[in-house]
Amino acid sequence: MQSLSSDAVLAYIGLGSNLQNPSQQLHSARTAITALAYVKELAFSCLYQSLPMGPQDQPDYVNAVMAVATTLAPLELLRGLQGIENNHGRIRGQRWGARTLDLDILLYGDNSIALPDLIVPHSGITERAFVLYPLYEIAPQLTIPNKGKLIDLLANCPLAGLKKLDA
Ligand code: ROI
Repeated sequence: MQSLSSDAVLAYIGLGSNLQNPSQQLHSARTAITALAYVKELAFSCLYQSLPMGPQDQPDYVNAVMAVATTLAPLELLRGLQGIENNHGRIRGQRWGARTLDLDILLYGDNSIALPDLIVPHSGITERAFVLYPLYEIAPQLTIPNKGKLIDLLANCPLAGLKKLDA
């Protein structure tokens, strides 16, 4: 991984989609995230197919995790990601319903953030194989603030049908 500039933070972003060619949505989101000012891509996991968590009457998801170096503040990064979701036709409907694109700030350095719009580390992170496995692929040594070592979290998180897709 490249070194960070001195004031940049290493952040991890979770990407998910289960509508309108999910793999393509993730590729396009990656390009858009990389094009954000003050955001530099450091790593991008493989794509993973996963069964829906939550309501089962929706298509399977494609998920991935991206590491970025950023000098944006957490809420600035969040607004940038929400703009990209909106540009990908994200409609905020049913909670835990199908979506064209979901971008979550999983980690922002080793900060714990609890704001009305943003909880970091992401609240569901420890139960979500579709987050933990791609994260492990790009950051096997990671410790998640207040939750422990990623490798220990993985050991307690069943695969739940997660499959790595061919590149
Ligand atoms: N399920 C999977 N497998 N992947 C997701 O990205 C995802 N995102 C969600 C909910 C609806 C909780 N289920 C998911 O927001």
